[in-house]
Amino acid sequence: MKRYVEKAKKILDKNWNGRFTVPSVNLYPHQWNWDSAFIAIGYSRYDTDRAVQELKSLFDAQWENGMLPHIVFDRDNLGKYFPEPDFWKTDISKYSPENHLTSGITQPPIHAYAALKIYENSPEKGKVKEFLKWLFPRLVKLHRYFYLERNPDDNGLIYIRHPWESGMDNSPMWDPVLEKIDLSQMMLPEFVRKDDKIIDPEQRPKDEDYKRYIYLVELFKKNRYEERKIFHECPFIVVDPLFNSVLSASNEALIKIADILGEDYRQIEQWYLTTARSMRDILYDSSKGIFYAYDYIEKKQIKVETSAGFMPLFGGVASHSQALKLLEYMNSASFCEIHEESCFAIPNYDRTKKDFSTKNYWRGPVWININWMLFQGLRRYRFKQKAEHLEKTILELPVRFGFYEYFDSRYGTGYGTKDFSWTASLFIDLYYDYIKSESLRKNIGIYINSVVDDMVVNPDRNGISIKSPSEIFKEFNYLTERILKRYVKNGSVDYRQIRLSPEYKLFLNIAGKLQNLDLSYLKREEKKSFWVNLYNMMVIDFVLKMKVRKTVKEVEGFFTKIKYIVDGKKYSLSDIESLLTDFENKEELIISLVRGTQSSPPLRYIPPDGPDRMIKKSVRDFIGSSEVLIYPEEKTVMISELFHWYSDIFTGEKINKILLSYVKDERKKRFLLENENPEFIYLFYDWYLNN
Ligand code: 9WN
Repeated sequence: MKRYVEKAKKILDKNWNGRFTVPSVNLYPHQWNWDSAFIAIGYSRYDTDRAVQELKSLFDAQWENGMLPHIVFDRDNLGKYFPEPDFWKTDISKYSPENHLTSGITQPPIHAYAALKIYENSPEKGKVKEFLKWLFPRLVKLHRYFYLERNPDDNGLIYIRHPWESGMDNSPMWDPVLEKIDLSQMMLPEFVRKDDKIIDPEQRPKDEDYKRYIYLVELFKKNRYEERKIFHECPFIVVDPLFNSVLSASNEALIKIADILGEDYRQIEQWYLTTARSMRDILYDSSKGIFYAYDYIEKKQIKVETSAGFMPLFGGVASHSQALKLLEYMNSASFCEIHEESCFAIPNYDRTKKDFSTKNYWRGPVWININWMLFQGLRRYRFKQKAEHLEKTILELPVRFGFYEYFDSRYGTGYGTKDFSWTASLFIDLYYDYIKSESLRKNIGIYINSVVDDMVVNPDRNGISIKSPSEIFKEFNYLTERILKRYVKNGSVDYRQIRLSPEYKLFLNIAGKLQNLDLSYLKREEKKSFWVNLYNMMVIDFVLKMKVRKTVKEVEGFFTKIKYIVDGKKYSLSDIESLLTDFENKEELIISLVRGTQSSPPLRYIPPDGPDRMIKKSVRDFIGSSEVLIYPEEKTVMISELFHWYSDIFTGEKINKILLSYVKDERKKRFLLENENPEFIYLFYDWYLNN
């Protein structure tokens, strides 16, 4: 990984021109608005000065009315891109800056969010604070521009007036609106595209798209870039869920920045609340479980499903129930299920649609910035499993296929331009994030509580049981299933709710009855489910009884000294682990146990009639998570430390065999087949509580 981080930094060095970083030297040789913010986030991890400079040079070209242009042109590099200043002619606007050449539109305003990240990640807080003092009024001016000039109904829904403003230029979301622009009626100026000479046209927008893009720019020029005039004439006035979510994330960050600087933020709070409320009310579709764009002229939602519709997770805009629906739709065949074959991360467009494309620009491929934002959103809503899966893919794609602009959503092949800046910078960001959590993981072994040997915690309060074994077993299963179904969501355990629940009280009672459960009564499959369920429930019970706060490691002897009496014998968690090794599929059983940690697979009920299906599901989740990373191109397999603890069970060949039966990616499979005993690198186990 470290080698790739070095590679990523070299790419940024190559794309850095002393004042700012271009997205790509050949295809995009100027400064781009939201690219620079993503790039600054990467820099913030290791070079504060560059991060600061990146945003400074962009905001130096801010327009008088507050608009931040989507391109700031490099005078020394003109002639390589289309359209350039000769075409935009922004000097006809009374607001364009005098000393800078810029375009006349904007892009998603992720800058306040990036500025806060610079502050948070940098060790030089004083220096960054000085910079924030400079930037804060400029950020406020930018947001105020949106709320004054692009907010016609005063409900906080900010419109965009050009597909380039969305950052997702030829997204299918814009088709229904753009189709209304009848090209046969247009008198367009002659123009020559440059992009399709550099990149395979199959991967770029069509000429018809470009004609419409140019038509809109002509309309802006005709109106001298006056917002009100453009608004009345422009056929493309849409509310984009991505743009508004990014603005919301930035409003939130701006409040925090104001707080750091001791500035007033009541106005910003108002902006945040109105946008969020209107998005929930007007853009959300509950039947589909997604946010749609909104055609302001037609006054209706644009019913096209793209990754932009999940972005309210990033902005923290979605209500809890909306967020659950978003996750459900996002994690379906439409946008790649977690362990689906031939599927990488979240593609930009619903894969089940007829016009879905794996390689055309914003019409289906995977983009790193989008997935990075969705990862942040999923993490924010604590959808741990999906978040981790995305994180893993974002780290995996550039390593396996190169630092490309976008990636084939089926095979991972890189498309567009190579050595693309935001792919590099966001890779760096995730890497540092991972390292940080890894060092937290390493330092987590402090015991707060110690326990006496043989501490039995399932007393049988009513003395000898009058219940039959079948009744005890049934009741134990019933309560286990109920507790896990009710209080575990997406792998996160709500320990507090469990403690307060009536089910837990009943469970404690039945746990006492286990003291007299005649185990010989259970069939082999039933025993298997019983021990795994019991293990998982004992962990929950111990966490609650021992008042664990952050990690089970706070309790010395958590796995060895605290016990349940079952059928007259005392069992600790490790005792149960050892007896599971008697079962034929012991490897799977050991992997599927939920140790109350972040590194465990999601907690689920194991039914007594055919337990293996659920056990396999847990193993699949574990192997699909960031606990197992396979890079065939690098001949590297990184696996959880868990395999190391049980090295007598998990020999190299055994691990290989298990991985082979669960991994679906063909290249990974081939690699495992050809390398029966590869060298494993062990990943740190994340001991933080799975709450
Ligand atoms: C037009 C620079 C930009 C990104 C956009 C992406 C693409 C430009 C283009 O490249 O757009 O702005 O020429 O295609 O769509 O998101 O900011 O990387």
